[in-house]
Amino acid sequence: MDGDTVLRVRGDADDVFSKGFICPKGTAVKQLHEDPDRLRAPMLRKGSEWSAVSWDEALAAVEAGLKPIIEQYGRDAVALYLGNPTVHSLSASVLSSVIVKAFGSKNFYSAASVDQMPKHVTCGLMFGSATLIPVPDIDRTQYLLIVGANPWVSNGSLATAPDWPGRLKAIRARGGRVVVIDPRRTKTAEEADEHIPIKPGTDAFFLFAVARTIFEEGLASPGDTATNLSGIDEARALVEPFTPERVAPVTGIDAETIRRIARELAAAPSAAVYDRVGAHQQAFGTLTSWATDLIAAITGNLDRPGGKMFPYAAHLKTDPPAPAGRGFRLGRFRSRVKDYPEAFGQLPVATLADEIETPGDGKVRALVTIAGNPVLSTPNGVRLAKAIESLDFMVAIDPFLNETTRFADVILPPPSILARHHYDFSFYALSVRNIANYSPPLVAPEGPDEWEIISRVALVASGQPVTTDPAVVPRMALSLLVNEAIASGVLAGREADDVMRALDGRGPIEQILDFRLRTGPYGDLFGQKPEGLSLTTLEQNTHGVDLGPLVPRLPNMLRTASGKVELAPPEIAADVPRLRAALDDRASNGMVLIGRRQLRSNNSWMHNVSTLTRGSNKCTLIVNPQDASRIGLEDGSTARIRSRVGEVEAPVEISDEMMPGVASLPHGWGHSAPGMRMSVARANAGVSLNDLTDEELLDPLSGNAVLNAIPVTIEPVA
Ligand SMILES: Nc1nc2c(c(=O)[nH]1)N[C@H]1C(S)=C(S)[C@@H](COP(=O)(O)OP(=O)(O)OC[C@H]3O[C@@H](n4cnc5c(=O)[nH]c(N)nc54)[C@H](O)[C@@H]3O)O[C@H]1N2
Ligand SMILES: Nc1nc2c(c(=O)[nH]1)N[C@H]1C(S)=C(S)[C@@H](COP(=O)(O)OP(=O)(O)OC[C@H]3O[C@@H](n4cnc5c(=O)[nH]c(N)nc54)[C@H](O)[C@@H]3O)O[C@H]1N2
Ligand SMILES: [Mo]
Repeated sequence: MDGDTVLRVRGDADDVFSKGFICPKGTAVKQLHEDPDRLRAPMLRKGSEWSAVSWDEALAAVEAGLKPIIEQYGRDAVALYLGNPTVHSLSASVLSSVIVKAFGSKNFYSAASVDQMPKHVTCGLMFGSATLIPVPDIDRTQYLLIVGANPWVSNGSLATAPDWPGRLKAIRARGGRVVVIDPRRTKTAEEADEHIPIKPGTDAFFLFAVARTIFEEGLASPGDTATNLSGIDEARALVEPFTPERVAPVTGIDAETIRRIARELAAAPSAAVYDRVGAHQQAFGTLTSWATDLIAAITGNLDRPGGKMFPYAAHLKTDPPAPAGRGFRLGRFRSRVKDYPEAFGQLPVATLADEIETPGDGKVRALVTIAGNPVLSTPNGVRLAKAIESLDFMVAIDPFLNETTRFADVILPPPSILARHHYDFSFYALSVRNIANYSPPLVAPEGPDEWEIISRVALVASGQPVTTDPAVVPRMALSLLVNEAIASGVLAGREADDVMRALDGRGPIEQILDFRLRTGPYGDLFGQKPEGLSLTTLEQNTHGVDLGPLVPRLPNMLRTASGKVELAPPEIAADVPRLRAALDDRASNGMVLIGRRQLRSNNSWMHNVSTLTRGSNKCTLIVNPQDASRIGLEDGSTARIRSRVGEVEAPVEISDEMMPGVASLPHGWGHSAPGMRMSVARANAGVSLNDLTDEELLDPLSGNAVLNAIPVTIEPVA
């Protein structure tokens, strides 16, 4: 830095976790910070005219817009959508649960239902908490089976690790094996020991047959964890019908390969099945997610080094002396129009348009988005855009005027990333190593901090005047935490006021972070363990604090009512007949469409960074040469792709990396909407994959959208 100017961005070679590895999007932080299209002041819309206004004026408009709707129609009339970058923001992550409470609306949606909701559901059912997510212990595993992920490019997800490519190479270098299940020969597949193409949407069949083989051949050996498992015989019965021979034609993977993978998984000194978006954004996403963790349990790899382990981040609650929980429930409420069950407190975002369009009591009339671009990121974006346009009022907390926020009446921009403090609150809980690191802001903010903006909107949504001191929101969050810690005995015998006073002198979000660090598994417990961790420790260790490799946490961390890992939850058992039925009704043999991610791109919002527009970062339809010649497509020609919900045209890229019958289009493109202000993105707009994905297709247990295996027709454009 030179004052407030960024000179250069590079990785920190002394960082305890990244050792200096940085992804191209990380170096783009300079361009993001400087981007003239990034909003610095609140924006107010009158018709199609936008004007930059003061914060007071913008907040008054938020109140004027939301208040009458809440007064007349109640809180459910205001929908809330939390997008992906909320989990990259310390303020938003720390406050998200109080924010959702403050809104008090049943219409709560997030990017989770187009991403990892199946994992939340299976972890809830099996371990008792939707956030107890085991990650592959990639630094110690000897066998990694990757299902529906391309971490060489995406750098992984639900498994935080800088330099996935280096860590994958290390598995092979130490004599381990990496196998990739993917309809496309991705970069990760190319660098693996083996790539096995699979027909899109059929991973559950494959994994069920793998689990069945492990049982049938007597290879199941849960080892030390056996006493913590419940329902192993029931689980065996659930996978029983799925013989390798029966699933082979459905998956496109021959029976002998399925058996071999099962034997390899069982024989490896340690093994992990890593399932991600390709495996979750499909009709059987929850069954797929369940099968991966069932395989971990029956091969003795659950909670074992090199298997799938539960991160123990510094800000998490310390495990109690024995498992204690009430378990996890699905469907505590249902959506109004299509009667979809809630999962993890949310409704499926695929039904948001239904809730906006359908008249009647409980209709959604206003929308607040925080860090979300659902028009590009959720199924049938064209329909959702029309629905959003019809709303009475919309507020977006977002730094860009984009495909979604152009419909807002008010846009409230958060400060630049460089003006914010950071601790990876969401991602350390998913990290392949226990790490804590904190970074203070580098530059002065252009406006209020993100916590303040979010809190102000939440206060209005909760019916309070916009002039209320926003600090009441984080203060409420903190006092809940303090009282809970005192009641649970973590801070036995302490006075809440004394604890609060000990946190004085910091901003409200840092206070919460400090409290969580001090009462977490490595914390100083406010002096009880003087060597323990606090935010001060992190401030003194600017390259981070390494808390070591993952450690076994069974059974104390379990939150199931039984205190055991539930291997055959009734909700899973009830969904298996649907998978069985699909075994018999052979899918059509037409083309299906899947998605992909690109290294120099991040979901829908980083195409405005010119330094990232080079290389393979193109919105092309990749098809296999056989399909291309059958359909009459040439490399570089234009194809029209049509699905039940819409059609788009995209340039064709012919490559045998695709398995026949499958085409791939990246998501997050389609930046040609009128009125948006992202000049670089617009110049190279591409088309949106989610103008083709179908909002009617959901995984029924989790409500996750089906974004892969979309039936399409493809034809050449003259
Ligand atoms: N077909 C298909 N669709 C997909 C996927 C797929 O694989 N295929 N992937 C899905 C997945 S995994 C995800 S996570 C979703 C993502 O879906 P979304 O979260 O809806 O979309 P993003 O593209 O991440 O957009 C993020 C928004 O946040 C804004 N933003 C960026 N930084 C900040 C910030 O610091 N604060 C605030 N307030 N706003 C910020 C950006 O301007 C942008 O408007 O997309 C999903 N959609
Ligand atoms: N560069 C970059 N990095 C990112 C992102 C980004 O947009 N760009 N997004 C971030 C986010 S929000 C997330 S959630 C993560 C996601 O990280 P990943 O899960 O690694 O995401 P993808 O790279 O989309 O990989 C999904 C893979 O699934 C395959 N696939 C599609 N359908 C099926 C199927 O039916 N079965 C199987 N077995 N495979 C299938 C696709 O071919 C693709 O290779 O990445 C994060 N990292
Ligand atoms: Mo995601």
